[in-house]
Amino acid sequence: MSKLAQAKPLTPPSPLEGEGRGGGYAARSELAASRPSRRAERVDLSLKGGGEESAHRFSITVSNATLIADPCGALYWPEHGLLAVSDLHLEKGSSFAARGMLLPPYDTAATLARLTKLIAHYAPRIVVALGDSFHDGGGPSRLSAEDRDSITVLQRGRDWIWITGNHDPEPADGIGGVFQHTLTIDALTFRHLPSGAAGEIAGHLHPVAKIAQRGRAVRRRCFAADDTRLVMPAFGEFTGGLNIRDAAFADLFGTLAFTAHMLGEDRLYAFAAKRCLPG
Ligand SMILES: [Mn+2]
Repeated sequence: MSKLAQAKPLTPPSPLEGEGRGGGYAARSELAASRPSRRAERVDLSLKGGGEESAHRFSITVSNATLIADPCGALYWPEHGLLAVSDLHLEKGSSFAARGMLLPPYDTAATLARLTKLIAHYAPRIVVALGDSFHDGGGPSRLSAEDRDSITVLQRGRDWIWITGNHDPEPADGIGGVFQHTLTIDALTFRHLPSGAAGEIAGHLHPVAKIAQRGRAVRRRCFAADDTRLVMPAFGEFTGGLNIRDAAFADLFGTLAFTAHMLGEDRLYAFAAKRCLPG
């Protein structure tokens, strides 16, 4: 079952009019320029935020913890040397192939290549994979030898925590790391399924935001966050997305008073959720 099929029924609010005018701020990333293009996001969408550029990196504060939000869709918590990525959905291609539906077969390698660059950049002490790391329970056993080796190399010299997700609820053998349902450090709790609790860093929903820009719709993956909780974008190559105007997000944040931090090629763009388009 797809993630979207599990989500709540779509009940879009009325379409908004006018152009989104988010405050743009730079998150200059050496990674963004060199990362492999993503199938659905290959084109630079030419978001024009109109705001001022910030310093080199962009941060989001959740429950007073300052997190660097990377335009690749990862979070880095400098205080603890912790890098978090969510919804890798590794082996999604082979999962579909086993059911006779062909997707490009290199999704795992492509996702791991992007993760490798992130880890080289931040050199984290802890990596947290925030659940749905594998598209199904058989994913770990279907890894190619090369991809399995890549994961082993990435894990070397650091703690690696696989948070369990609804696609991968059981610990797997042969892929290193430790398996936990949640991870709590200081004021933050990392968990796959968002509950709305304060201090929560969650995944699962694959947030995307859509804005109108000079008459053109621009749709990107995004972080969805307010002051006390955050939902990470999916990091996997062929993962779908759920519009932040879906009722699932309003339910989670209580209101539309949250922010979509859209992923640009080399920076993030913040738009108030209520300025984003449904659908
Ligand atoms: Mn999930």
